Amino acid sequence: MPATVKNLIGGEWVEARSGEVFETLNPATEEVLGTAAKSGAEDVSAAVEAAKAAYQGWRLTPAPRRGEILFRAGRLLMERKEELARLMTQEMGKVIAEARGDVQEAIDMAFYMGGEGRRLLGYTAPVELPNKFGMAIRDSVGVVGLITPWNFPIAIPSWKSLPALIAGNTVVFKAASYTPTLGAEFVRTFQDAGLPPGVFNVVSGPGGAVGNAIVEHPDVKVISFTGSTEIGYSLYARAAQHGKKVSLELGGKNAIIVMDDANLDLALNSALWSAFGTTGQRCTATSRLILQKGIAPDFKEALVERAKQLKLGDGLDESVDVGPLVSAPARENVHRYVEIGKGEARLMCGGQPASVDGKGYFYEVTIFDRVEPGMRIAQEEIFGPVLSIIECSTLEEAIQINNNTAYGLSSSLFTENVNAAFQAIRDLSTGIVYINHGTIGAEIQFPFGGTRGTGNGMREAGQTALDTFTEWKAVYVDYSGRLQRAQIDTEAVLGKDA
Ligand code: UN1
Repeated sequence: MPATVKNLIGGEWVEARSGEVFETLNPATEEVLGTAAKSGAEDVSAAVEAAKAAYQGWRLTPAPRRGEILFRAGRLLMERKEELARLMTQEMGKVIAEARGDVQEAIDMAFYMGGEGRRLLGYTAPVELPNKFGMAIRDSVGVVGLITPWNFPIAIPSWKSLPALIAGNTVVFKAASYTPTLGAEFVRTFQDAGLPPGVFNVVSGPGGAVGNAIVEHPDVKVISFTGSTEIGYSLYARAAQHGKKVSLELGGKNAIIVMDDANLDLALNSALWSAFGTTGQRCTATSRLILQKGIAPDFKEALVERAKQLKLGDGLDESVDVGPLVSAPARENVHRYVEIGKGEARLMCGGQPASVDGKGYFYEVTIFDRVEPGMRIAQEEIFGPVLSIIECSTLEEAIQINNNTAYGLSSSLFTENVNAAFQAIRDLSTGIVYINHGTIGAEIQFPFGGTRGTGNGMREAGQTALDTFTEWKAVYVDYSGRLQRAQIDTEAVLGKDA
């Protein structure tokens, strides 16, 4: 791992203007990994200047050529997958198999968006006057600002940067404070793939200073943010003062519903994976398990037994199931919620901070029973390995419990009844719905995002990502050689010409 992570601005790897750095830690071992540039507003300004200078050249590069660079970057990410995955496990703690999956999402996104270089589809429609043509095309917007979290240090930056780049924008990317190395290494891949200098700039540093500078900078036209609802909404309000377009992907309080008729083995494995994978630090993590009363007693018993067998440890060890939380403050936050839960509900297992070989920000896999839908542990995002079990009598009740939170990212139903499945697809009011699959594991070709406090109506990934990073331009070409007034001359002109 490089000892010092620098910013990439205008094609040059540079230190923060202030010369300041901050340390990065391995959350499993508490070892210092290195340092990274502690950037501020002046570094953001320099990155925006570089992105502005690169914009015209990149905008005018034919999109299929832009796509070829993305394909090359995709191939480099494939070659570097293992190396990047190992860095990821060390820098933020997720287990190595999941770290590989994180890099794979970026590879998938690079090829998907590379292909958009030959699509970026607009449309034509008939026009109402003769000898006139109409079309709607996508236009780039300019410099875009990407503010990303540490829990998917390569995947989430890829969801944001690749649609932005293929559409002809230039990028200022703030890497997450816990994962500056991954941010820098991700961008290096594009530099190595031949992306021109200044097209993709990365700046590391504290959320406050760097994030605010991106949001406030008048030349950054679009902001795409993934993080907490509190910060997302405050950023949204400030960006609105500048008339910026903002795409938000915020918290979740996702539920799995298990009906009496479900395939119970499948539901059990899925619940364990969705609740405790990534140590519960996914915005899509399952944090509520809604059990129909008939299967609840046996299901809970089996779940707790299996949860207790999950192995905590350093994610580089392939036999480990659950890595550490990302940091000491993250662990304190999880423990604060668990203490609240102990006062509200019944603790079935876990409930304490843990360490492995005396080190690391680990937390025991924790399950609460007898949780009521309105309790704080059933309503607020915890972002840790904590699962709350709620019981229900009917599908309608389960759907109502699912929908009745401040968030709306993903939800899941286990049933063998096709009618119940389609009723749930219709009535679950989340941005992502799974049937017979847990709440995590969205694929990059579909819209990603959620309703209510999870966002602001925008979606990442899929075709919808292009809407964030493009403006529609409606084009009319009148080749009649005379004045034709839309909505006014239509009948007269048609009559005369007929
Ligand atoms: C997140 O936690 O912010 O669907 C993203 C999933 C992953 C992405 C999670 N593909 O769980």
